[in-house]
Amino acid sequence: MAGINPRAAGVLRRNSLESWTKPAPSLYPHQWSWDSGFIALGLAHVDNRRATRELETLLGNQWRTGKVPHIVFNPDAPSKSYFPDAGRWDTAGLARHAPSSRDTSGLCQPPIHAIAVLRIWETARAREERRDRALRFLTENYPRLFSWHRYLSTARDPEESGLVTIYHPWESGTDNSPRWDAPLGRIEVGDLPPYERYDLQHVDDPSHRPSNAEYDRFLWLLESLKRVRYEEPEIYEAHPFLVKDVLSSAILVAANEALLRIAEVVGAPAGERDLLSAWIERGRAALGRCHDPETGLCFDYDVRAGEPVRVRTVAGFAPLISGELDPRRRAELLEVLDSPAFSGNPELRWPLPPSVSPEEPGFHPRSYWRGPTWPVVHWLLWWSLLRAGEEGRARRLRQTALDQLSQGGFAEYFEPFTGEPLGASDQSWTAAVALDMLAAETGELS
Ligand code: 2M8
Repeated sequence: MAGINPRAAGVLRRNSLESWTKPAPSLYPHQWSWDSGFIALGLAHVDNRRATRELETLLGNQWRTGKVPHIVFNPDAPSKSYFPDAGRWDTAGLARHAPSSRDTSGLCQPPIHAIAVLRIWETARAREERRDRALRFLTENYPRLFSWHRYLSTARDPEESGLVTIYHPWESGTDNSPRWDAPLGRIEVGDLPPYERYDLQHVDDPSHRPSNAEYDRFLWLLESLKRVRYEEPEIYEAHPFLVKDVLSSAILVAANEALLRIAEVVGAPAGERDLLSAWIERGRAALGRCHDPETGLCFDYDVRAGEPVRVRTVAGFAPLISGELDPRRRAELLEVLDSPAFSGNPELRWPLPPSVSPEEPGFHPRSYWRGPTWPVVHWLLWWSLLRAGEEGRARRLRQTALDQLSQGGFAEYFEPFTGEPLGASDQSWTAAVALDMLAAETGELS
C-alpha cells in the first residue's frame, strides 16, 4: 500500500485545471458532475480549499430549475476532443433555464455532491482556520444543494413516487449498462443529423466503448430533448426514454441525509429540514417496493413500458446505499453480494462486484459498464456498509479495492477476471476514492 497516497494525489494534481479537475487527461476534457463530487471528496483530504473550489465551479453553473448539469464545458478544450460538444447540445440557444455563465449539457447525473460537501466539513472542522472557511462554504452552497435536491424530487418525480426519473442512460452514470438495453431497444431512431465520435481515438480498443448503434440512440435521445427545448413537462409527455433509476434514487436518499446534517450546521429553515426528512422516507419506501423476491435485488422501472427492468447489476444493491434497511432485507442483499452472481464468483481476480453479474446474458468483462469492476462503485458500497454498521465487511472490501488500485493503478475500470486496467488510465475519481478510503485507514474519518 506504500506510496499509493502520493500517487493518487499526483493524478488529481495533473488532471486539475484552474478551479476544477478533468475526469481523465484526454478522454474527458470537460467538468463532469458526479466525477467532481467524488473528486472533491478525495481532495478534502489533501487540499480542502481546492475541494471547495471544485464544487463551487460546478454548482456555479447550475440551471435555474435547480438542475446541476452533467457536463460543464471547458471553453479551452481542444476542438474535436469530445462529442457531443457544446454546439450539439445547444442549451444556451434553446433552454431558457440554462445558465449564462458557461455552456453545459442538458442532462444531469447522480447527486453525490452533498455527501462530498459533508466530507469537506468533516475533514475541516477539526482545524480552526479551515473550519471558518468550510462553514462559509457550507452556508453559501446549502441553498444550491437544496434546490438541486428539490429539482430531483419534483421535476424528476412528478408522480411523487420517491424515485428519480432519468431521460438518458448518461444520467445514470452507468451509461452502457444492460439495464438500458430494453428501454433503448424500444426506441426508433429517426433522421439523425450527422456526427463524428472522438471518444474512440482515446482508447486502445474501441470495443470497450459503446457501439455506433448505441451512440445513435444516445444522440437520438439528445435530439428529442432539444425538440422540446429541454422543458421538463414536455419531456415527460413525449420523450421515448423515461426510467425510474434505483441507483440515482438511492444516492439521492443518502445525499438528502447528508444535506439534512448540513442544514442543521447552517441553521436552515425548519420547513426545508422537514421536506428533506420526508424525501428520505419516501425514497426508502419506494426502493423497498422495487424489491425482486426472485433475485433479492432492487430493479429499475421503465415508465414508458410500465414494467421493471429485470437485469442483475450493481444498481440492484441500491437499498444498501439508501441506508436504514430492514435487517432481513440487508442480510438477503449481502448474501447476493457474496454469492457467485457477484463478488463470490470463483473466477474473479479480486472478490469485488462486477458492474453486471457474470450470470447475466448481457455481461461482458471488457465493455464499458457491462461487466468490468469500477472503483467508484466499490467506494459507494464500502461507504454504505460502514453506515450500515457492517464494519468487518467494509474493512475487507476497502482493503481489496485498495489492493487492486495499488497493483493496477488508477484506471477508469478493470477486467474482473484478469484484473487488467481498462479505459482511461489516471482517472480522477479512481484516485479520489482511493484517497478517501486511505483516510479511513489513518483514522481521519472516525
Ligand atoms: C462516462 O460517461 C460519459 C458520458 O457522460 C462518456 O461515456 O462519454 C461515465 O462513466 C460517467 O459515469 C462518467 O461521469 C463520465 C466521466 O468519467 O464518463
